[in-house]
Amino acid sequence: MTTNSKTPTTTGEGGETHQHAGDGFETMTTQVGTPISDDQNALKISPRGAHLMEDQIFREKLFHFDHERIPERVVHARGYGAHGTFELHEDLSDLTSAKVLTEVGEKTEVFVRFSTVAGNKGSPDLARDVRGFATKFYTKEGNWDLVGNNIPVFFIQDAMKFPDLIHAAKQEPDRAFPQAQTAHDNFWDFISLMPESINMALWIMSDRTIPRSLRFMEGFGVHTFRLVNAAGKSTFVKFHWKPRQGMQSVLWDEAVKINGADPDFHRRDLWDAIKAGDYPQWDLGLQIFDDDFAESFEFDVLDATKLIPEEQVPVRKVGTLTLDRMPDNFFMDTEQVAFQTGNIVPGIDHSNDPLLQGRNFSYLDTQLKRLGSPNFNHIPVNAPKCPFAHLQQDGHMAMHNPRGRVNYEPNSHGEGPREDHARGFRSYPAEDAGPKGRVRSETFADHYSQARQFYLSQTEVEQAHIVDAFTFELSKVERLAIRQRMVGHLRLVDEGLAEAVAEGLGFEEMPQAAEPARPVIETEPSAALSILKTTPESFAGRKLGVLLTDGIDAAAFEALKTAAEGAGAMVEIVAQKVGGVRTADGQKIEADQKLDGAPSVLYDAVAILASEEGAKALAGMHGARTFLADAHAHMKFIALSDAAKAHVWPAAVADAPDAGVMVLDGGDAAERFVAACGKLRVWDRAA
Ligand code: HDE
Repeated sequence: MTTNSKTPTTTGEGGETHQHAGDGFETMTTQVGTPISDDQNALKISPRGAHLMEDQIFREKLFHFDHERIPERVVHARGYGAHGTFELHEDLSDLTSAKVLTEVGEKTEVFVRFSTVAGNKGSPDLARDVRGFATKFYTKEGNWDLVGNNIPVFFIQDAMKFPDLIHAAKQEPDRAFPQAQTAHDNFWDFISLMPESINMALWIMSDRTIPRSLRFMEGFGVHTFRLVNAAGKSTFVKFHWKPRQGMQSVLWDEAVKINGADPDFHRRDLWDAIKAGDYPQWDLGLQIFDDDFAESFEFDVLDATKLIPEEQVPVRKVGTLTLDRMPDNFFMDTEQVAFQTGNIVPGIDHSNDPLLQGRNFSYLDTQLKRLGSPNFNHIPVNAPKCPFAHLQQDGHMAMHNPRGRVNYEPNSHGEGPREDHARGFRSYPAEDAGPKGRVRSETFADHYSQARQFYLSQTEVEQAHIVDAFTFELSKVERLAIRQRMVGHLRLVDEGLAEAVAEGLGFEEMPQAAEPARPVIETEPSAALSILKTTPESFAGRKLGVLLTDGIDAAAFEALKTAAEGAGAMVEIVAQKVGGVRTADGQKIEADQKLDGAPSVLYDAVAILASEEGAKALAGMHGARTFLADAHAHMKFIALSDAAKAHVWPAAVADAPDAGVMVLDGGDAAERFVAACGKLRVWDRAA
């Protein structure tokens, strides 16, 4: 093969050039194992001549590259996954025969993929959107996929409307925008014409749709499922994931800025936490109820636009999910994982929820389109980890065809797998009666009562965020009639909410209230529906951003770092240059981030440690002033050195410092600051 003197060289981290297999690297080969001597130049007829067709190495490389992309998911295209385990703490054999829920202490391997719904694969992480929370349990009796969301209810009641919902939510078809946003006419047009979606509309306009981290959100199976025990008795169940880290969201203004500063904010957060050994955990919670409860409950348990308040059926925590390993390769696992609601194991069964029934078709179908072969379960992330044996064969990319002579059953060769009456999956023999038809049950008709309950269960701060979110989104809607129709629905949820949104939209008259199919009923508020009523007081797993200048007191910085890390938080150092700063006594502290690449929206709390000189310089820098001003406006806890308080504060913030702004003046100031950070936000500042 020809080379010339201009052959590019490769440079390794240590500045090495021309690294070759002989230098301790394995030999690069083609796909079929042919060793490659030159990966820099295609084969040419002469040094300045045309490429030669015979260059199979070039052809293979380009051919494969040209085919690297597969279709992205039609929804939930942007996602991020991790491996882990599920450990059961309670034997549930009175309720189910599923081994994953009866063998206490057993660690079942899992793969979890989190996602946003509406945006395409490259959309930003902090889009206001529902988050997918899909878990594949590799149980001893096959894969069980719990394909849930971070919100316990859904927009629609019948799967027939799913394509309409998603068409309306995604970018409009003529202009192909807006991307990853519901703030546009088509979405609110659809919602305002589908009263069944109003409960979910309240949830998506709440802070649940702008989570601070994938680690700080709940998960829900949404539908009612069945558990079936060994004696064949069925009990209804709703599945929940409760984050041990607690729940937390960002403010809308932060979300918008995070999307600019770090569109991969959620991915990076999960990666960093798991790589640092700070493994996120969720408890699996079950709401268990019987037919009597289902009949007496105000709403239909088969209606996925409704939840069952935890105050009515408590959530029983039975096991813990721990995510402790990132995939070696994103595409291999996270992109190729194929969840299916149809993947259930003996002891777990579906209910007649019409949304779930429709999903059971769609997930199987969509994997074929995306992964290109009915053999997608041969991909390692999708394959069961228990023994399996079936007679399905051939098709594209078949990896496990039946062995031996026999590929049919019954056969008299004495070979091949057979059905197992004792262990095999059996559907619960539920009895059903009634006329066939394209109908919606009357018991699904109350569309406002739970939306009202959700709104009235929030704190004032959370209610104000819902008002702001509706006002923002509807302000992006061009057609007045749609804005009015939405406010007409909100009047049935809460007049105060409707008035505040109408005021925000500049309406001079209140639109007419919508006509409910059923009168709105008053239900007890449920604290579990609020994030702020259930937030744990802890700074663990959160991130402190510390802006430093040259000439600072090394001991003050050390005290702050030790206190924050002692509380289980991560500390990131920000400076004017990524090379870092020198302390007053000449020590070098390297920075993780350059100031203009690390606005304070990336942190849960911030500190500015600056020398007299340094503080004066920061006061003149736009980036430093917005770092502080935004932290203040976003109600974060702030620690300052004396000089930072004297010079940066007045340059950045008009208000006087409040109790959430603390001066690091020695003693136990650093510990007191970090303890205060456990409250996560200074909500009083909002008032
Ligand atoms: Fe999905 N949904 N969905 N969905 N969904 C998909 O399957 C669908 C629904 C959810 O990380 C698709 O593999 C229909 C509810 C998650 O790979 C598709 C209906 C809930 C994920 C599909 C729903 C979900 C999906 C697209 C209404 C919460 C991402 C790619 C009947 C309980 C899984 C794919 C992952 C993905 C269909 C409603 C959660 C097209 C028809 C309700 C977390 O099959």
